[in-house]
Amino acid sequence: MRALTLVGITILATGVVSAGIVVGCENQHLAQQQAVSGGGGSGNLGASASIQQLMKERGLREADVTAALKTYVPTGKMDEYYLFTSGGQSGNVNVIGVPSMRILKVIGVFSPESWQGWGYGGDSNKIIEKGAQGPHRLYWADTHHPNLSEMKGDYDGKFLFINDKANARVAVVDLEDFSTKQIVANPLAASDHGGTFVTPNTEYVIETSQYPAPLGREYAPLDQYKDKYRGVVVFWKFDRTKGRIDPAKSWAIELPPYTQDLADAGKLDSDGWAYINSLNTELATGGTLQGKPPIESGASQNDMDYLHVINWKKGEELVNAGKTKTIAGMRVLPMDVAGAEGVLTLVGEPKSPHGCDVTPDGKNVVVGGKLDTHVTLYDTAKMKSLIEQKKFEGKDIYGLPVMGFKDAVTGQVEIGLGPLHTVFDDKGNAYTSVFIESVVAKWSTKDLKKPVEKLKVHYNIGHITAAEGDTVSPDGKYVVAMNKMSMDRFLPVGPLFPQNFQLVDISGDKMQLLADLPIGNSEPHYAQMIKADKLKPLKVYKPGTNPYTDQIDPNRVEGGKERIVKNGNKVEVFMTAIRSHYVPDQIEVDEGDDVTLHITSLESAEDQTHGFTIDMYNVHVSLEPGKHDNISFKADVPGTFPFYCTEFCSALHLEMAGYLLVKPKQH
Ligand code: RUQ
Ligand code: CUA
Repeated sequence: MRALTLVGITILATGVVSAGIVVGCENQHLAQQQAVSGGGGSGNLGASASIQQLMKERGLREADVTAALKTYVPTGKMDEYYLFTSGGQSGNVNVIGVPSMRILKVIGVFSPESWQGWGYGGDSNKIIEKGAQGPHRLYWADTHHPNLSEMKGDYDGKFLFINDKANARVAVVDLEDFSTKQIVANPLAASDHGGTFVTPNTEYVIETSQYPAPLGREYAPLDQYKDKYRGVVVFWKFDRTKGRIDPAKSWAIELPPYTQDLADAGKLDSDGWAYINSLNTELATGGTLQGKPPIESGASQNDMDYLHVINWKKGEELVNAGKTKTIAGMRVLPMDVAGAEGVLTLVGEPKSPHGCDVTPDGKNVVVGGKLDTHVTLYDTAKMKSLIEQKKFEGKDIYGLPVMGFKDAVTGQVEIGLGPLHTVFDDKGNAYTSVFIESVVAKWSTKDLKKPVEKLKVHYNIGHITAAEGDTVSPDGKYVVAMNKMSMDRFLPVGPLFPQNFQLVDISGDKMQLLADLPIGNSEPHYAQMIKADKLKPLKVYKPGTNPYTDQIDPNRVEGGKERIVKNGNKVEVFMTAIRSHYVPDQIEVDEGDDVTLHITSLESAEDQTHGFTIDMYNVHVSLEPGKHDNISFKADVPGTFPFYCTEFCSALHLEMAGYLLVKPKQH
């Protein structure tokens, strides 16, 4: 009831404070509330008194009331932005409305998601299984960086990509139906982090390895780290018409084993380039139990780590010219070729860099430093000309050219303790997340002076994301601070605390903290925020659509054509679902039969979803209007198994059921 009370306040407040506070009394609902609370002509006074009283009772300050007014979205109204956040260790993607911070959906991606029947016996299983690494089917992921598809450097609202750091994989989600369409397993790397980042027309989805390992998942002892271990960046070719990554047209560049971290693609002036930071040029591999010093620790001639500057357009040419070797089925441009041809060039980064963000105009790359107080801005044009003129300061231990730090940078900004990631607005300002200090630091990309403002966030901010923030034209309305810790913010729920998203209004001169959203399913890492009107999601499927193939399913079932076909020990059931029954609703098979259920929803009305599950068989699918799915299982347990609809679809939902009878074998 508390939330309702709060809602009450904001409604009442809007009614009265229309003179003083931002949101106008623009909708009927509010007007009615005002009338109710105030009662006619002198209503303002009455309402005002009750707001004051409510504020007093609940201990709210004026700033709280304005924050509530800026975030409250009345019933029947919709949010202005979608926030797509990584679901972290849940392996999925969370979809949140901004500014209300209401959770709209959790999209099943790498991990089974039972509401959507994602990974519970239907054709979605085939997508998850294609994401296997080696012999292992994977049912979990550590998702980090979602990226929206772009055209001309602007989000186009069509697709979302996301990486799995733990198992080096990339997934494609179609924003027409908010459904995962593909998971590709990186055949070269053993983990990834610098992904997913798209090039400005989504020509490629970039995925960079994190922990170096022999490419192609070979064995090599750690004392061969320098020679055998490698990093790698994969350029996954995206086929926009098919809505799928084309692994056969994808390729990679071999990188030194420097623990590559985050990445970003150039844009506008720097289109055709990509940038990757790194954090272990000492090639340390530990050995803690043996008390050993890190291997190669003394051999590093440079006290800096390296930003990797990559000319991917040139790389593409060399790959097409056949300058590659093939490892684990993928074309890989060798490191020495990439270095000699100007495809891969290094430049120093202050110790322990993190974050790698290209400014909206494409002119700079901003790199933070976990243990440094600065962000460093690298000038993309200067670096391009240094590479063209081959003006280098030296070489790294692998013979890769290294540009002079002073020659390559625009400058540095003194930010504070532990600057990580940086996002941008429409006025030339940058917003850097500062982990140790727990603040968002606002500074100007025009003068590179100290931050003009620091906003406290709670606590230990990791990523930060901005409205349309990674495009060539950010909106400058909101940022979301993605905080790792939330001590004292929420009702306690045991030793595993939720993470804390904090919505911040950046449209005015001063930043204003508006709302907290506890994230109770993971550590989400990154998110992207897109204007809601750019998306045109489907409301119902074309009759018989299998969303996992995007085709009308060849086994689609039309009304009146339902049947059961038995062929030896194979049983195929062609079934339909419509309010509130299945045809057929009695299925009898023999123990040991291979059963396939082809189920089509005959519904065509919006939001008329059914589900389907069978007792004990670990089967569940969601049947949105028009959808078709195919479920296969072995009837290996004899007995009587009710099946039923799992979505409260109608008054007779409980009656939407049937029986699977599995007749025991005669012994
Ligand atoms: S990074 S730990 Cu996105 Cu700051 Cu993964
Ligand atoms: Cu169909 Cu419940």
